[in-house]
Amino acid sequence: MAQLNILEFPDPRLRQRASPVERVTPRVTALIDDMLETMYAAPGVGLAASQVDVHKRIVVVDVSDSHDQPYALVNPTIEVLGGLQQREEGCLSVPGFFEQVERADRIRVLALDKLGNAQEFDADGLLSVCIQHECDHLEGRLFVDYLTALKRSHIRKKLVKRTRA
Ligand code: GNR
Ligand code: NI
Repeated sequence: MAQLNILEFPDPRLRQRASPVERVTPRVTALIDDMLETMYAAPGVGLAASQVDVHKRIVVVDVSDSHDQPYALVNPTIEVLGGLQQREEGCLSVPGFFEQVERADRIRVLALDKLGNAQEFDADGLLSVCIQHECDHLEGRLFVDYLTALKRSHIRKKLVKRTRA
C-alpha cells in the first residue's frame, strides 16, 4: 500500500480525459487500494485516478463517517433519475476552496467493481454528488468549471501563488 501524490488545479494533467479499463487486473486492484489509502489519509470522500495522474476510468468513494463503506467504480456510467440538489463542494485538487454547486439528486450508477464484476445501484444525496464529481474528473472536468469565470480565475491565482511560496 502507498499514498499517492494528488495533482492540483491548474495542473493541465487534470484536464486529460481518462480511457476505459479493459480488464480489472491485479495492477488495477492495487491502484484501487492505493487510491483508497490516499483518499482516507487526505482526508476526502472520493478520489478519481485522474487526480493521481493515472488516466484510467477508476474512482473510489466513501461518504461514511466510519470509513468502512468504500465503493470502487471501474468504467462508471451515470444515468440521471431526477431531482436537483445544491451542495457545498470541495476537491482535493483544489485545496482550501468550497463553493455551492447544483447537480442531479438521484442517479443510477453502472460500473465494474474491484473484482471486475458488474455492479448497479442508485444513489442520492452526498453519495450521488460525490460520484458525479468523480466522474467529472474522468472527463477532465473540475467543480470550479461550474463557477463564474471570475471565481475560477481568483482560485487559480491563489493556488498558483501558494504553490510558488
Ligand atoms: O473530499 C471531497 N469532498 C467533497 C465534498 C462535496 C462534494 C464533492 C466532494 S469530493 C472531494 C474529494 C475529491 O476531490 N474528489 O475528487
Ligand atoms: Ni475532486
